Amino acid sequence: MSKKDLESWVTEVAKLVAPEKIHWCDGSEEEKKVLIAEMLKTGDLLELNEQTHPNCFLHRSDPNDVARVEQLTFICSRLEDDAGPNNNWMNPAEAHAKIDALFERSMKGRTMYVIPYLMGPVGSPYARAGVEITDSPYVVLNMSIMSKIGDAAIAIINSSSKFVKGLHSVGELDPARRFIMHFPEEQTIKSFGSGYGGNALLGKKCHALRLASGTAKQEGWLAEHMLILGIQPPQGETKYIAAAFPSACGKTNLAMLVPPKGFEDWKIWTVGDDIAWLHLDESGQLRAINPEAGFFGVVPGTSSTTNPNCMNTLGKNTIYTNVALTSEQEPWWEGHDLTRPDTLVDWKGNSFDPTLGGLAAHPNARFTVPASQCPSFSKEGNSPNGVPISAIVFGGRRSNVTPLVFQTYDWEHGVFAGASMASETTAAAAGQVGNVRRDPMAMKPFCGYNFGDYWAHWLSFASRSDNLPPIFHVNWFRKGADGKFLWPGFGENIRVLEWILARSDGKAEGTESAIGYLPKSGELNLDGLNLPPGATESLLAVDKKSWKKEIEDIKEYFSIFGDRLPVALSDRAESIKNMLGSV
Ligand code: GTP
Ligand code: SPV
Ligand code: MN
Repeated sequence: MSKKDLESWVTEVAKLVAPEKIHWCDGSEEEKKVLIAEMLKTGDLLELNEQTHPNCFLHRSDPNDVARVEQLTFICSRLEDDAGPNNNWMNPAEAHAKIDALFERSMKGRTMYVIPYLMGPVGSPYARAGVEITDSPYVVLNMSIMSKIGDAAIAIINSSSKFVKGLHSVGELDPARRFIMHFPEEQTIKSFGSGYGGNALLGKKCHALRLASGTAKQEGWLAEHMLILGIQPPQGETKYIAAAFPSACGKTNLAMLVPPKGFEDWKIWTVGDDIAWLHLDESGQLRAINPEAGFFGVVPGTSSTTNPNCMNTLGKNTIYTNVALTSEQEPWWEGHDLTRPDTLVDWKGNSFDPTLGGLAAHPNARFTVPASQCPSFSKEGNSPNGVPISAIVFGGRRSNVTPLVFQTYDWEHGVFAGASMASETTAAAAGQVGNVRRDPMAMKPFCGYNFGDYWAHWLSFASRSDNLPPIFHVNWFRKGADGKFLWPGFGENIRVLEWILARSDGKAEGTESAIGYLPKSGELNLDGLNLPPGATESLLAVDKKSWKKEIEDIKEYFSIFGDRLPVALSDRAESIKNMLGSV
């Protein structure tokens, strides 16, 4: 693949979609200005209060198009087994025919934008290029924040002879004519009928996770749904942690954590909030880069109390999608610092009537903002070789069963803990919210190949390095009998990170349980938290009866992967079951 192949692909696509004109994006400020001016004219963007929110805009999605659509997302590998039971599969020829029929003349009267983009730090051996063709100026604007558009990408395309091809059209935004299709063997993505983030910004979940996960397996690395943060104790060295939580389960918040009272001398450095590409270096050290240049984060619940670093990141050069609007032309959402103003326009553009019981902002309203604006953005954030990872953390949203934190006994057990993770569904994907489902490694919607093979790939790292980071599991979302969260979460999560670091450094003993090491009594620093009596015990409880049921569920889930399931994982389920004993 070269620039010439790129040009002939663009010509071929133009023939199919018949645009009025073609624009090659260079990512310049001038280009952005022109796009914004056009979008203000068409109503695609609304300008926010220039005094309080300079260069900020509101975009309102079609109400049918506000989240990822997992049931319309397909992996179109040649063999169905390669996609696995974790994915929807379609035969590649059938998929091309189906989606090309939708693309036919779909850009009539529209501009076709060609976006060469780079995922990863400029100059990094791990950075990868892609080209997204789209008819959505909103997508161009978002991609210009989330990736590096223009020369940096073209240079890689010319020199590396590789790039991912992504074709996108908003079509008519008709859910009945919507597909997000991935062709791993052709390194191609075709997405039709949605303008929403994960469905339309093809560099993000489609390229950097679904296609990259498969490439990573072939090449011996990992593409994961993980935040990356640096944690620096007083007078100490910064250590880096990579953590995988499912969509809308706290990655952005943890990545931007502000140390609370009692931890003033600690520092948290943000490297990434959603995706990590992890490689083993020559010494066997796992290192991570963040392939993204911006944050596409959940707005509701973000405030100066929950996430002050995020509030300080927003407010300039930000695109807000599906938030409410005040009469001062300022964005507002549920959980905002300011109590709800009397007059509001809701995310659909209607005057908001609170007596009807609805929400003013969509629960999956998002912000798009450059990572460099984050006050805690790490100076290693653009380091070409990435940062060394000292601990891997998996986590889910579970109101019961899973304790606040535990450490797995070894790499294989860690892979088991990741593979058997479960979490309550959230508004990040269309469908019911609050259902517990298995979301292995937080990759259920994003692993582009058979989970059985993916777990085998994870396991294979044990034979490639004797220096792998320890693996932990956390749950910020356990609830008490009153239905309230037992753990204060947000900034206070640093207390759990402190124990994780202490364990990684061999400075905390922990106590053994059937599911892993738990903090020994007194090891978790809870000074000044004033948790109600019994809360700590409830947070750390491993209820044998619930866990035996959990292991049965896990075994049943694993069984759908048949002989692709690594034996080590079924064996581990059995040995934990035995350790739980008879209840
Ligand atoms: P994606 O961008 O969808 O991948 O999500 P994410 O994992 O980055 O989730 P994010 O940090 O945006 O958090 C999602 C929601 O969970 C927000 O409404 C947060 O306010 C809430 N949340 C985050 N951390 C915590 C926590 O420690 N405790 C509680 N109770 N809620 C949290
Ligand atoms: C997620 O759903 O995990 C997100 C948002 O981070 S999206 O880009 O839509 O995937
Ligand atoms: Mn995500």
